[in-house]
Amino acid sequence: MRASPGDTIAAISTPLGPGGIAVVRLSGNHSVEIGDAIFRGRESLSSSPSHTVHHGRIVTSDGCEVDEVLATVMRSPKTYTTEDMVEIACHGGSMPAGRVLEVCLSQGARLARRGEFTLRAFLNGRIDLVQAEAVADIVSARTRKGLEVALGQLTGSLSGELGTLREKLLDFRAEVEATIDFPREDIEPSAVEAIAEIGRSVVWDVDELLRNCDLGAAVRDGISVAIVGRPNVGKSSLSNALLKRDRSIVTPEPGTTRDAIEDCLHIGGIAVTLIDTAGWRDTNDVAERAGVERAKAAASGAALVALVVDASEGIDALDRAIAETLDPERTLVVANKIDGGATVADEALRSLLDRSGRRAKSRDSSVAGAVTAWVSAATGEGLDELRRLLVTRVLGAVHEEESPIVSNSRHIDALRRVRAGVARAVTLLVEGSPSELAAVEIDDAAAALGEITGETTPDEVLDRVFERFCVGK
Ligand SMILES: Nc1nc2c(ncn2[C@@H]2O[C@H](COP(=O)(O)OP(=O)(O)O)[C@@H](O)[C@H]2O)c(=O)[nH]1
Ligand SMILES: [Mg+2]
Repeated sequence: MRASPGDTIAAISTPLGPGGIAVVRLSGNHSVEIGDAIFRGRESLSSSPSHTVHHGRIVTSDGCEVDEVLATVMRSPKTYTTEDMVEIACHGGSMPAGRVLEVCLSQGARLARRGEFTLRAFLNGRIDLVQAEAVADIVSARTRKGLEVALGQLTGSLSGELGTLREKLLDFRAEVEATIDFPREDIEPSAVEAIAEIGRSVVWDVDELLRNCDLGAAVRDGISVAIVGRPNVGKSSLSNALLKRDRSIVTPEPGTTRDAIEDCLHIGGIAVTLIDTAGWRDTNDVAERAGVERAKAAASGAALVALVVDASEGIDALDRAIAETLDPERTLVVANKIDGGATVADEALRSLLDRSGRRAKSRDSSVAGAVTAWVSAATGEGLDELRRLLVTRVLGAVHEEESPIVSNSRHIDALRRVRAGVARAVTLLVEGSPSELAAVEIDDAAAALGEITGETTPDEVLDRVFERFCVGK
């Protein structure tokens, strides 16, 4: 996957199909030369200043006109790849762009592989691997929050944090190294303790980064919320009201919903998949029984369960029996139908989450009462608050995070290895094992840290990272 410096690559960087414009990109030492061979404008690209745009035509080697275009010439090093680049904006549509690309290839450019422009930016040292991956995340972002996090990573917020961590790890390594030549009994216990303390502080920093990884995963992949409860409490009505469309069938008959019905909405920039489910009850109807099984599976697989009860009827034995099977840490109790006049007290709702006298706590004390909500699917009352709670109950209050969010599973895996290595080194040190052993652990941890930013990333990992990209990025 390594690029040889001499070869100049070309690709269509815009989606194929009809569109306003399409862009064909060239990068490499021969970009401007190839550009000159195929572009006819008022002046040649090679005689034009860097970062200028030129109107003209693309022609084949035998002078046949291909398209009318705008060509941008950008000289090394201030370009996306840091190499000389030419970008040709032609008419949209796969035909003009395909023909322009063909002409580039006929003049000696090679077709770029997936992500090869970004790979070159990485190999040429303009961005690190975290930033390269952020580019792919920006392109594939499905939510506003996902885009924000990826943009933060592109500007280097996570890279900066990892750099600080690396410095600390190297300090730790140097201190351990310094003790290698001394017999262990010659080293003061307080000196060993001081070195171990540096290691512990690295572990603490890694934990801080990993603390946000639930949020990171939620930002990337969204969260799932299963809506469960006994028949006829208004689960489908509530699901429809939250989605603002009639996705599930609603009737006054109990047992209407027999399948798990999924749909997606965005709350505060996070993608939330709602799963409306069949009401739980004992029944002889085969389809309904299968639906109840699906409801139970949805409840156990979802990040959050919204247990719906009927405020106009109050809590009954079936509500309690269902609540009993749920994990109180992942449950939000929702009292629906508050438009009927009657209501259920907070105490009563919370009691559904009591386990052996222990109260379910809200995860974040700043979100008071975050385990219960009151709504009317019919009038819409309380729905905005419920939308907010669905997200905060899973993620805690989504503050504007100060520390960067680790959202990539490759980074999370590497950080866990960093943590494990450093923690083992600290244990070896305080146990009085030879310092060499601790040093080996720290080296492994440093290698794992280097994998994240790309300093010590094996080629097959690089291949996997850049396979996620489109051609032309
Ligand atoms: N008054 C009132 N009726 C509701 C409300 N939500 C649902 N219903 C009614 O309750 C019945 C059952 O609703 P449905 O959504 O099918 O309940 P599910 O079986 O839990 O999915 C229907 O007749 C709904 O119109 C509400 O907030 N207020
Ligand atoms: Mg239903």
